[in-house]
Amino acid sequence: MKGYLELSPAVKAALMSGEPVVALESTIISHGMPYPQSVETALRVEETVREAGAVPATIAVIGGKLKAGLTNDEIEYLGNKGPAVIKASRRDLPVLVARGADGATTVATTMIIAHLAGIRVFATGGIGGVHRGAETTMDISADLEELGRTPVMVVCAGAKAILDLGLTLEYLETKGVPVIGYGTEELPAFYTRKSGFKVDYRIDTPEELAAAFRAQQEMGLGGGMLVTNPIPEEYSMDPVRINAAIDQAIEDSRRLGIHGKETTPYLLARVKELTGGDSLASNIQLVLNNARLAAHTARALME
Ligand code: PSU
Ligand code: MN
Repeated sequence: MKGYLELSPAVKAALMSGEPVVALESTIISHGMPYPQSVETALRVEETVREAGAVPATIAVIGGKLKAGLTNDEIEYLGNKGPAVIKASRRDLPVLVARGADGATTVATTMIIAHLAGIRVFATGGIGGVHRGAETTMDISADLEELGRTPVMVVCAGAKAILDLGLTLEYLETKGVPVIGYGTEELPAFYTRKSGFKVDYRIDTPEELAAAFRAQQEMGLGGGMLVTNPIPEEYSMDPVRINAAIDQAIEDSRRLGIHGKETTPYLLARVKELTGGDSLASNIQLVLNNARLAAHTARALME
């Protein structure tokens, strides 16, 4: 891997000395949030990981290098360029690397690079999944395949109802991915704490999350684990309002013929437009909340 992977000095030192490290993705910076809140949030998330006693490793492809640990300037660069940066999933890595290009990493690609670097815990906002209407479009995020094969724990706030949550859970079951609810029996739906769907298991402590992940890997089962952490009550949104915005966004995307890798970024941006700044404020808070839980779990994994 030498020559492809590049660790920042802080991440390298932490991994060498057995300190806990938490991976963070970069598509959320370029495509998931508007600039400059995207960059402010990315830096706050890193700070939150540090305050919780772990080392943050924000991941991206820069100049064809798979980077774990970015400088503040690199984070600013990705946020400022925004959607002009290539959104890089698994299929994008070969050409981007060969060309020495840049790419913002999705959940799938962040898992790949985290694993190459030796990082086991990753915090984000929401994952990709099975899109509504996937029975005809076949639009299923590569994030789900990656969870099925790459041994990284992903801490998220569930998945947005822009997806078909029931089919997303079916797909994860098929791939053998444990879906854990942190302190809840119910799958959270990103902006809201409830979705009407059950998770596989409820776990209440970082220690038990660490024990389950350790068992999964020591038994040689491989693959990832999905930890869904509900948004704190005080930041959660009114389900009627958010679901109306989501339905409208999906209708607009169909009318405009949005498809492929543009679908998720379009829906995220449109929901944000339709709900004013409220959904962005919730989005920021749930990412911070996930960063904290991921840091505590990364620490528990070291014990
Ligand atoms: N969902 C969100 N915010 C995001 C994403 C998804 O609520 O920023 C991003 C993540 O990077 C995720 C990607 O991995 O979108 C999934 O894109 P797709 O559905 O095209 O696989
Ligand atoms: Mn897709």
